Amino acid sequence: MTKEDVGKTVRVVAKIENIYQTSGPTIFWLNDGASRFTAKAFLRPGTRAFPEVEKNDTVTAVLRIQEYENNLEGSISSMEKTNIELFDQQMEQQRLKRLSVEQTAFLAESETLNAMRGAFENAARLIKQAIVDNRTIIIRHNADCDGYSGALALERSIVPLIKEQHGDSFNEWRFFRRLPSKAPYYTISDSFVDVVGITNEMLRKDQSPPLFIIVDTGSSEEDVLGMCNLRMFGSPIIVVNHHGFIQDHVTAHVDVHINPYLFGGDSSLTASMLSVELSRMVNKMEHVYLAALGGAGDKVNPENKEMAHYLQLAQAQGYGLDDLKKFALTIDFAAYYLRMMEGRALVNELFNNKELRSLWHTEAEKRINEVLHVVEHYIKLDDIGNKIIAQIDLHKIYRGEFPSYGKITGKTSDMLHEKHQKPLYVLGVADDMIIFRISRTETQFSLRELIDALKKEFPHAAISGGGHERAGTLRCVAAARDEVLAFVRGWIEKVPASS
Ligand SMILES: [Mn+2]
Repeated sequence: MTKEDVGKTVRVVAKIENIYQTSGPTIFWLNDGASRFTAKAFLRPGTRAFPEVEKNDTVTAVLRIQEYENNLEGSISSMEKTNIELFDQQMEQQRLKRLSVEQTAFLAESETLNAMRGAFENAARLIKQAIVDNRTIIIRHNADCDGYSGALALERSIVPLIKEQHGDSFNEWRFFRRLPSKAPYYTISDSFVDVVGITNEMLRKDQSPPLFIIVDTGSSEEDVLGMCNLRMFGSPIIVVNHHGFIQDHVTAHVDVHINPYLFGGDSSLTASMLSVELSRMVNKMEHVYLAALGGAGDKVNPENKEMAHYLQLAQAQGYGLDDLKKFALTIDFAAYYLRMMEGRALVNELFNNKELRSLWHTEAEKRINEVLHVVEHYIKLDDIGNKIIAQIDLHKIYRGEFPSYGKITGKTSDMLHEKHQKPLYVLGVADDMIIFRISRTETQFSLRELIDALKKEFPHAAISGGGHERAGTLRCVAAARDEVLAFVRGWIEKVPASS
């Protein structure tokens, strides 16, 4: 039932879940297998209508749909008891319908997406099953533009189905949560927050453990323990990610692992694109511009085949590439201050309220211009012939506000690319980490290979890290930072020129 149905007369087969006599009409709580709703019948004030119908009976009723205090309800014109088989048949049909995956073509033409169809369908089925089973769905996503865009697409397909399942707007808060993660992987800290929630909920006997959807993170070895924690308490897990890995440690621990690297693709199919495609299989999700928004946030080449498709779709919804880039910066600004908060209503404002976006975008730009002035003064540039290494000491210029370390490094890289024609290796250096932003054209450089070499060379340095091939973060103990940095610079000098 939707608002468009107001005024219509419908015939339903339903189960009576409860009956409530007011001082006016009698109120029946009906469940037709698709949703729960209330219907009123009125004889005389305070007099029980249809006294032969009792709780748990199945009935055939004719209702006129009306709106009452913003909710839809029925006004009963006739109602009689019917046999339970008819209701059971209907329940089964409804259940199968709600579990069926939307048969829809991918928005973008892509061999990689085509190869991934089975994984997408499995994920969509798991999500639909969770909704039908009243299982809570928790999205954990990277707190950047791509992560937010992907998670929002999924939220916008899932939440309406949860509302439909329960026939009210209260349960969308109980059965769905979207939580940003600060680290670029599913950390043990995040997983502790989640398993505290799961074990508390387990005290309620009717509650199944939640389904987790991990978006724009979740494909590296560092994610595994957190996931094992979830699995220990029976949670199913879906990963929707586009970060590369040397070895796949994750697939064995999750129900569905959607990652283009497993299907011959690469990171140009961003988490937002994958999530938009998945959302459309779960429910009709119309905000398809979110696909290109994540792509713009992750700086995917606009000429890339899939990205070009998504950009066209975004354009049709009123967002050109420049609008998307501004939007992306605004999300980064908001994400910085939202930290781990869901802020569902505020995030909706961010996506729907142009004025608010403009306020935050202006501030974000101002802060970035300020920090770039500082960077210009203190940056160390080394021209080593066929490339430039640029080093910023982040801990000396960061002021505990937006922009973050990662954003400072990224924006520095953008600024330097406008001034220099040579390939650039921008290193944002802090006490215990190095952030990399390297020219897209430097295809001979692989951050993962560098991290592997560092692990062998400095077994005492607790090396970890990840991200993309040419944009990512390397961590080590602070004591080892100087020797690690020297090795990194030596490694970069030896990278052969890309053709
Ligand atoms: Mn991403």
